[in-house]
Amino acid sequence: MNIAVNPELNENSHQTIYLKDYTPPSFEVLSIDLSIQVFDDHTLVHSKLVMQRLTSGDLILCGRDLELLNISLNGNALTPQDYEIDPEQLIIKNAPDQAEFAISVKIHPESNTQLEGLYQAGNLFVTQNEPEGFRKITFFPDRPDILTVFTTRIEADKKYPTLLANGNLVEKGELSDNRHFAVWHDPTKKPSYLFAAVIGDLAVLKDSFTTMEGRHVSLEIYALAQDLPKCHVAMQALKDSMKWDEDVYGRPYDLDNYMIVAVSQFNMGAMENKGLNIFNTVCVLADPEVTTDPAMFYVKSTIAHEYFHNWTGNRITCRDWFQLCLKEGFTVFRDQSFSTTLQSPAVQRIDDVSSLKSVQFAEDAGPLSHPPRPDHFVEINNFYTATVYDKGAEIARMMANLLGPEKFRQGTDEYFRRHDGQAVTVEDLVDSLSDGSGVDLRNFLPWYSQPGTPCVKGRGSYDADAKTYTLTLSQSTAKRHNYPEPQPLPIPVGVALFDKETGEQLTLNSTVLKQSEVAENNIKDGIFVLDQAEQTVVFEQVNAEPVVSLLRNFSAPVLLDFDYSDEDLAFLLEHETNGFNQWQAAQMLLERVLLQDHNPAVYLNAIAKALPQVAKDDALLATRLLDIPSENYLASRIDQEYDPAVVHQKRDAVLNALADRLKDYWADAYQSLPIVEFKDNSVEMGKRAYRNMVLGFAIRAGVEGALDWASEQYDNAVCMTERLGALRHLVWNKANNAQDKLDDFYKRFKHEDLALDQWFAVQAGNPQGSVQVARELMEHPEFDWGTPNRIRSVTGNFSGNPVLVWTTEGMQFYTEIAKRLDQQNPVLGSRILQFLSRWYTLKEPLRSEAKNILQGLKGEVNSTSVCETLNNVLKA
Ligand code: 0A1
Ligand code: ZN
Repeated sequence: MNIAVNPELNENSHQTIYLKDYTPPSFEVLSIDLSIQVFDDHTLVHSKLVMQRLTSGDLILCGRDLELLNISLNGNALTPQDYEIDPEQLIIKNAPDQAEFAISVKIHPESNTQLEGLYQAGNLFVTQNEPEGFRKITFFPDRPDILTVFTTRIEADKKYPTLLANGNLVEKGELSDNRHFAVWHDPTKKPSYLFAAVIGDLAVLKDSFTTMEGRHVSLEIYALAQDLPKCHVAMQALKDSMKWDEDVYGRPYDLDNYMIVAVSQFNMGAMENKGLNIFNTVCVLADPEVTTDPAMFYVKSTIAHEYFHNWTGNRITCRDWFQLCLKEGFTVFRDQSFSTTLQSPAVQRIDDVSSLKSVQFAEDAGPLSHPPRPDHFVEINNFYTATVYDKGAEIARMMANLLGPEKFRQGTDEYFRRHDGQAVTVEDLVDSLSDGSGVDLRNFLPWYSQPGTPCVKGRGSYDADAKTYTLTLSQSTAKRHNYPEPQPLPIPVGVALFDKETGEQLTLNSTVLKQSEVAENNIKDGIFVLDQAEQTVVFEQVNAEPVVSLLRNFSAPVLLDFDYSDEDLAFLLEHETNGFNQWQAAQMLLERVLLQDHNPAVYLNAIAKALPQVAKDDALLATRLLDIPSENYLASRIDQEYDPAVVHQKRDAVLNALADRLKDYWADAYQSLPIVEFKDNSVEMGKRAYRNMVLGFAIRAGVEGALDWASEQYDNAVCMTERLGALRHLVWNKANNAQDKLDDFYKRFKHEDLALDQWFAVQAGNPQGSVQVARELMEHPEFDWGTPNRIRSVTGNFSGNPVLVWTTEGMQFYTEIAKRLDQQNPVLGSRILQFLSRWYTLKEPLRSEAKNILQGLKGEVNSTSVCETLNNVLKA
């Protein structure tokens, strides 16, 4: 063994990898024949790899946690003198140009708790290979720019009747010892991270889809028999997604079958393996009795996301993992666009922006800030982040909006034409969009490599004599340690003017707006591209004093600091023509109240005026208008002396004032929304969401009998949205019967894992709860350290209460979990540790205490994932 001392090793001996060091592989893989033999206490993997030299250099096969049984090259058995091996790779120097390997290894999926590679989850064996799991199955050049043809033979005991792999089933048969096998061949070349295999005893829901080319595709969703009735929503969403990608992007499906498998132990939401998606049960199973409306919506959008990856991810993949946002950003943009067909575009945009601001902006404001395309990492698993996914989606959206639908389609057509079957970079995408549309978008590339959220500042002034309105905008981005001085980015700013007297939207007369295609087509809704440090736009023929509406539809992922008066924002809340912009005005007003101590009266008057009408027209939008920025979002805007108790108390005061202000309205509104038969559409979903929200305000306002309404709603609920909504209000308001209802819920849903997750979540997320409650939940017999969903239901919901998190006990709670998961499931452990990333903003003495607690974790963890996060968090 020969491990050179690497100067880039960090204090935990983990290596940092840089984008600038990318080198193309020296060998390609022409094909792989894989044989996986599953036994109770081990699994044997035999592979035949046909490799061919591309350039000079060593032949490198990645491999981790593998027991090498034998290896031969071109028919000759190799001995340890013939290769170098370390815990991460096997290297052959001076390999022949044509190299055919036969390799056998032994692995242990039955004890693989990390949920990467091949692992056993209950009675099921599944794979998770993105990003670097395949190297835990066999030796292979496990990098996304190596694409090859896979033939897979799976063999197992007949107690596992389901044997699946990517592609087409070409053979199956019986063997001795009660064993059987299946052989699958995938005709499309793919990188190893898209390889999948499933071995288990599953039921299947079947359907079919005929593509725009007239090809028949068989669709199959595999799940435990008892869960099969919960697969219909996903099946319909799959067919809708297939149709949508044909209609909007002209992209048909390519294989003869598309399979989805549900697994309850999974680190993320789902995985787009070619033709064989593997899904966390929470992203595929849906039934109104056990699934809330938002969870059901999430199923549909995740099905769409994974399906859309077939073109943006699988047929065109990433050259290296730094390019992750090439596939993820674009695919999130595509799934968000699809979801807009399922509910009102305003609500969809609100939900996407709300999550962007509370998660991605917060990430970008702290020590884990990184560009959508990072330039270095220690552990790539740490980069499946809101920045890569959601900011990546915003970049795709900005370019799509600037082009408009037709030109954007020309651009994407060109991308698919040029790069189908290839592993490419972000530059390749932007080049294709530019060349295909004829509009040069290359000035957007710095968005991919610059970290931090730009802040757009502005002021406006009206000249009544000249009838001009002058808008001055500037941009700035905070400099981040280890990154160059931030440069101005092209920031599309959606603009509209409203007559201050009449509230009417004005026609825009300004040559500067002509920069935008959209502006040419619709002169009331303009887009101005701010691409310098400061710019001025003059609007002419403005006959009356206007109120300007900026960043409409959230035209760019930036913070906006405009010199609005509170009254201007109240005006926009009332007069804006689109629900998103109304919501945005309400949020800006609320941030002033909550972060700058503005008087809440203006907000309260405006919302009281707008709400009843919006609720009549679009109940779902009404629930969003009532959003009060979360404590964690507010905390992300406070960079020092953060006092969680103060933020909590201010937010609570606004909620109380809102509840009081509309006390009579809540009572009437609740009564006017009786429980009716369940229907899965956005109107009914809106009514259910609004009823729950109104009930919460009624209870808060002390409306007589409101807690009884909650009990009745719990008892009479026809769906989970109603039952869980009522339960949450009862528990969080310490109703006398809260424990009875919790016990009832437990009894009803003891055997429904996903519903039981909600039972944990309600208690862990209780603002009246405590660290003790969260700890006790983790001692409960139904708590399971092997099931990430269950762990997240406690840790994720508990994190919604920063007052509890930022206590000695709360911080220790999280560091203990990170320590426990460090070896068992480091990917998850690292994510959980991220809840503490903004420790350095706390006021003293909490800040020092947080630092001590985090430093205390240092010697206690070893995994690359947890160590990288901990080191970065401590660098703050
Ligand atoms: N590519 C998947 C996300 C994913 C990433 C890593 C995983 O395991 C560690 C699993 C899934 C997606 O974007 O859907
Ligand atoms: Zn994805």
